[in-house]
Amino acid sequence: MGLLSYTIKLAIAVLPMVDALGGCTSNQRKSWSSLTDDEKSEFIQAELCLMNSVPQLFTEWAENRYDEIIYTHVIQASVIHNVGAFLPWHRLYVRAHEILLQNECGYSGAQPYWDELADVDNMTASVIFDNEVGFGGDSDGSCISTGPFANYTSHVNADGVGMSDCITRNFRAETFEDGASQDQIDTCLDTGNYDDANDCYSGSLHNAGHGGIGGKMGNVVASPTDPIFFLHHANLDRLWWNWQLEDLDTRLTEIGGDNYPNAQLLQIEGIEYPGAEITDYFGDDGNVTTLNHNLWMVGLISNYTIGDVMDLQGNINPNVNIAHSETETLANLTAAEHVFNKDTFKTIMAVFEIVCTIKMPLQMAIPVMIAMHQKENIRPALSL
Ligand SMILES: [Cu+2]
Repeated sequence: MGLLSYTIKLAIAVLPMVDALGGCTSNQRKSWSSLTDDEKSEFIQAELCLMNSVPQLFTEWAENRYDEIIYTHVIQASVIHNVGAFLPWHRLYVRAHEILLQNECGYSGAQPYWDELADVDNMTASVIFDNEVGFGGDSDGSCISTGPFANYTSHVNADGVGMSDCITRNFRAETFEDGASQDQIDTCLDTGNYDDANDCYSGSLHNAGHGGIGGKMGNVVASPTDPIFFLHHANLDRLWWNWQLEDLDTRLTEIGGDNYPNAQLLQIEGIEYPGAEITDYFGDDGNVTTLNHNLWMVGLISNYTIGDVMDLQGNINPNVNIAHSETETLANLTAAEHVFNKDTFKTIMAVFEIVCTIKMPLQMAIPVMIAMHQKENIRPALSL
């Protein structure tokens, strides 16, 4: 066989592999602790690249690409938590972040996840907080002063308005130890339907990373300001995927739950139940979350339906040419913004504060919030 012929045959054999991996990009997610120092550095450099890239959307206040990523979460925080779409929305959001790292900043790896169980007994010693090849450490509630993101300034705060802000942390290792435990993982894995699983994963395992790190991560609205958010949610997504794998035939299409948070939450601030324009935007027929539910990415990447993202290994791989819903019309953006009231953000933050700091179950925290609100007509001070 001539050299040319051999080279062509080799190229033909290798091309599909290269294509499946997206050129030189790998979508195999690994735990942060298993990455080499070079791989960790590459991820950090790509993240810094997003933080220093010009904005591409018409969002107010965003001054760089990472601001737009934060904004995407901030602007709809009231309808992506404590709802049926919680897990799928965050799955797509993590994927969007991963795609931007790869496509816009040349990152060749996949979104790493934080294997929180491995650090459950000693959170503060986790390699994730390394100052050189990690995210830096605790800051007792002030701007972090260690690690590669110490000088990072964000421009979108939790109220959805423009304000220079920074990454803060306020470690609470005990919250992390209780929440990220094997017991909690087993409990969630044992749930028998999507509703129960969604409730379970959005509880202790979700709160462990947010409440354990505290500061920006402890703020349910602005938490993506800290890039650890994406390692935490990639882990939560992995745990949900493990649950799906227990009965994949059923769980690739099993969804449910409400589209809107507990009505009491809306009631606190006197916010009306969302109207038809919002229901139409979601694409569900009513308040029950279905596979048709549109997940809004605010233009970071295309919108997808929940049905599109149910298969972690298939549908949200950008190298697989899938049909997706094109719902990024101006009408949708305008309609959606009607319900994203900053008072709702503050209320949810306050409830989250109660859940995280004194570990009160969400079901109890909501009535407590209502009682406090009615009694004093003020919200508790936030000190995350
Ligand atoms: Cu979130």
